[in-house]
Amino acid sequence: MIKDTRLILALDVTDRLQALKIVQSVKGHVDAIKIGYPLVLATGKDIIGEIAEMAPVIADFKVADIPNTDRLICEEVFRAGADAVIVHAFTGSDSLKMCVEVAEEHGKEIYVVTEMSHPGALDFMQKAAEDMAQMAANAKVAGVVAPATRPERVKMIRSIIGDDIAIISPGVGAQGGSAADTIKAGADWVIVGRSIYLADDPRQVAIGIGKEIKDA
Ligand code: 3DU
Repeated sequence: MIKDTRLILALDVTDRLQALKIVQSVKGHVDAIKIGYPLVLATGKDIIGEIAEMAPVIADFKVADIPNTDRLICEEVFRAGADAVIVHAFTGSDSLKMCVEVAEEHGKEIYVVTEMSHPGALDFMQKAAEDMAQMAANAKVAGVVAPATRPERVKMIRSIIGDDIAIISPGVGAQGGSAADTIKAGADWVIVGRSIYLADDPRQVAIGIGKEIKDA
């Protein structure tokens, strides 16, 4: 992914035309579009390729299965046109290794969830987050997903993975996180969904967050 605006739009709308219209309007003001189950289940997997013609696509399917099933899923998603797939780490190193292998075969990227941004992540995930970050670093993934709602955890995860692996960070805006604080804590990109796609003018909001990131 080319690092320019350092902003990724999470496009969790469920209408195809609305999705395409928003991508068209924010194009150039975000570095990638993250799409996942809401949009793909509502409109079909061809939406991946349609959006990929306009901007890099990160497919947030939080893949979490045995290695063989992970392989089948990642192959379909890359074939559909995605540039990157987000996978879970808790399934362990063999599952992750398989995803990385498929990504390498396709010249694409894997991002791995460490600790999620919502309060429930403290129930189980946070306890394993540092080990999962280390496993992701060992597997030489393109990046990890870390919570913008807890900048101190972004910092901690950065200290584990070093500087060669990217951090993409959701939780800015609707979930209460700050773009500037997240970037200062060591994230390479922030991921913003509702604050942009629910706005009257998504483009202006994206430009505003881009400015905040630059100033940080
Ligand atoms: O809260 P927002 O509307 O800005 O959207 C955040 C997006 O990032 C959304 O697609 C959600 O599924 C995803 N995400 C998290 O919010 C938190 C995580 O730890 C991982 C993914």
